[in-house]
Amino acid sequence: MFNRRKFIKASALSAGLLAIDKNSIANVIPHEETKAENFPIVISTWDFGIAANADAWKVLSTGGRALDAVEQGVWVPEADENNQSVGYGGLPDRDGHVTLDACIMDELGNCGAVLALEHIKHPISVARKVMEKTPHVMLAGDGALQFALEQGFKKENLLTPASEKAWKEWLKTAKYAPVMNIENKLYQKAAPQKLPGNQYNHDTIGMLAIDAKGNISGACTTSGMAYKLHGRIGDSPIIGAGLYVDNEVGGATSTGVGEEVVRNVGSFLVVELMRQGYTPEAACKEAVMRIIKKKPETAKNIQVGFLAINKKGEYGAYAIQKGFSYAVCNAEKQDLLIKGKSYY
Ligand code: SD4
Repeated sequence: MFNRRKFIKASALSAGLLAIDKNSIANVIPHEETKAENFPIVISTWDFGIAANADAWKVLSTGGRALDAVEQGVWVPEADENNQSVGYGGLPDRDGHVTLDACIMDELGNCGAVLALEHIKHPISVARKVMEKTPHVMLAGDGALQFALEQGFKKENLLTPASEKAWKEWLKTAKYAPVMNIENKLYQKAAPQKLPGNQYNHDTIGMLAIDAKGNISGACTTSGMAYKLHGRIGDSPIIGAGLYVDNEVGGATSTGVGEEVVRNVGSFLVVELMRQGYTPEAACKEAVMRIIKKKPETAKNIQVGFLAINKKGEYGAYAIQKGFSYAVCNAEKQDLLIKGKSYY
């Protein structure tokens, strides 16, 4: 039988993070709704959230600000060339451009975003600069790149040989048919899917943290849907869709087919439902149900997942399809929770 605990240990080892205790004590547990947790705490989407949380935890555990924690946490998948759905090494659009979407939001309601940014390894940090150094919220495309270079970011080639190879393989048929939950290796193991050339890999890191002062921040970063049309923007850099934080209430983030999240302003909806008293999981579920209700035929074949945390530190998630995983880290634990329950 597949040993989940062993898998997490293995992934922590292969990530070269042995020195960080937070990575070697990960438990994998079936998702259940949670009670209030102690601050600080950080949660993030998918299996790669484990390593990202570990770096965020370095900030949170030393009294740092949630905003710094989420920025530094998501640097991990952004820099990981083996992660083909975030940052460097991300799968390109159908024309071969790696275009990155990211946004960040702090406890004061400040936010910044970059859309379809090319050649910069850490789009989240450019998003933060947009927030802190300009009167604007979003910069896109060439303008975002120009701004990044002015801010001292280095221009790099983000298309790795592995992603270029996968793209060229995809070009042979150029069929656009994303496969769900590709990042969730545990789920793949349990329900193997055929992945020709690992072509349809597409998942985002969304991270939410509460620091020792009880302040909430969030970050969301992705290379978006693989082989998208050039110029396509997903939900991930859209404040209210891919990410939303209200320090009075909580925060939410999303992953999956961004078009459906944008149509429903998903993360804002989750936070507003929590304001009305919904638990994080109930709020995520209601946001998923909106998507399903409006487009039942579409929803059957796509994945969208929401992850949320409230001011008390309660967290929860819900996704259209089962197999959505998220990582949770605080002083007591480093867990990976897997959503078994789902609408389908
Ligand atoms: C997007 N939401 O660009 C992102 C991609 C993603 O699982 O998260 N896929 O639509």
